[in-house]
Amino acid sequence: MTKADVGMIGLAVMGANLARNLERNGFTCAVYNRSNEVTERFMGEQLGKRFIASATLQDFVASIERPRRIFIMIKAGSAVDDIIETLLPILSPGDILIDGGNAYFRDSMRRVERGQRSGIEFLGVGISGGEEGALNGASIMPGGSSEAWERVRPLLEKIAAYAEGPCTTYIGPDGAGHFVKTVHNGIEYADMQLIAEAYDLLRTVGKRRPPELSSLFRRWNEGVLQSFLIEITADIFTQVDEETGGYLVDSILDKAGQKGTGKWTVESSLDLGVAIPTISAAVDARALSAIKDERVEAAEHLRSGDIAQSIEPEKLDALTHDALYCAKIISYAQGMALLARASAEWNWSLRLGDIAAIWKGGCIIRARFLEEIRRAYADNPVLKNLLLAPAIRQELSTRLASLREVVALATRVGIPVPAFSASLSYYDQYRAAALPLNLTQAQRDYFGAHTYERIDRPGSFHTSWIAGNG
Ligand code: NBP
Repeated sequence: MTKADVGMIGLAVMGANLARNLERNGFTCAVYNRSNEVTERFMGEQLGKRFIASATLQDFVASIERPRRIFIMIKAGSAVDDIIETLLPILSPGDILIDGGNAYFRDSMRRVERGQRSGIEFLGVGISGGEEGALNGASIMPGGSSEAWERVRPLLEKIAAYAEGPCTTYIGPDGAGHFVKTVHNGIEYADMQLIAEAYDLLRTVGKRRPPELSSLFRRWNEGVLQSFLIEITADIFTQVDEETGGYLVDSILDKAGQKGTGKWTVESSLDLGVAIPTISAAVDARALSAIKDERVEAAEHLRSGDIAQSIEPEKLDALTHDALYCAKIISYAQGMALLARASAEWNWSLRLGDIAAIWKGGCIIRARFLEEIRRAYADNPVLKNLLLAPAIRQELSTRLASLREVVALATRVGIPVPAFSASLSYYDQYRAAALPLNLTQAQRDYFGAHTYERIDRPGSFHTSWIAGNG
């Protein structure tokens, strides 16, 4: 009997689409789902295709060519641990498990180790692109051993999106793939929040209506801001609400959900001591959006203290465009700095330029700007911060005044721009040769004898700040 080239466990939206993608690319795919009726439904829709279905994990494993390559595409969390434990006794040495779900990177670190103890390779693979990407080409971020990667590479390169090359590359050992996917999502949060803030300004101050916003975003999508998120935003503004006849965006409640990858990004930044204020602002913005009732009540009581300001809508369009691009660059600089720090912490040897390159297709943050990032790291792989790359510095220097004007304008009229402001503050702090935290150190030494360093000689110093203190 013909054996399958690859196996797929989990036939919900992601697993089913990845299986179809693998089959379309010439691979015979074994499929299994915990509830067998899902497998039967799937097989009913795939008549004549190269799928081998099994109702039990034993039959499923037996139907795959050795050494086996098995995707796990089930709900992230303890279900993945359970299935690994069930599989380990029935797998053979050298088999590879590929977890393509949204795993927490520390779980992937642990699972790689667990696999090694049983002679099984485990790859923690971040996959971005949602159901469309799973079917037609995703951005795929594999972490685990490089030997295991080489053996799944022909599969992953076929099912990945293509942007001057397959949108997949070996990311690094253990949890590196899922960590990079997490940071990708954090950057995605920031991109979305920056776009939302730009929309707020254009709508509230510029009085732009959805059709004008759609045309504007379409124009923006032909220049430096070209990206999937700008493209879909232009589409969103044209969607009519069948119930009211107005624009659908105006009927949607302003409460944004989150599934946790933004939170994981911020948590890891805190653990690693890396500032990612724009991404943090985006996560906070979703949290504040969620307390709608409280905000509505507060709106009754809290004055804005705003300062009237008028601006030509066309001028605001242009300023917002440049501010958005600057803030986006500065936000990506934070994400890349977090990756660099994680790489050093866990000896992952992350190749930041290659990571930017595989985000150019398939994933939610795909954008023209990623090519700038790829080039920046190709020119200087040990770049300390993306902001220091000569081409990026040049881009920022011509547009930074717009970011300042937009943040100043929004502040005067009382429109919240937490992500724009966070980007600008990060930039100003990063370029500051002197920060006022000498005073912070003095305070710490005053109340806690934490000591301080001096600017004029090495060593650690403590002062008795007032008689009897310290
Ligand atoms: P879901 O995350 O909705 O999970 C449903 C699948 O998990 C079903 O096949 C279900 O089997 C299976 N499952 C569960 Br629930 N508990 C199980 C257990 N204890 N043992 C075995 N199977 C179990 O599926 P999805 O939306 O296709 O996503 C799959 C993974 O990909 C997730 O980690 C998700 O976060 C990630 N992801 C999703 C997207 C997206 O756009 N949806 C994008 C990127 C990544 P059943 O049929 O028997 O209930």
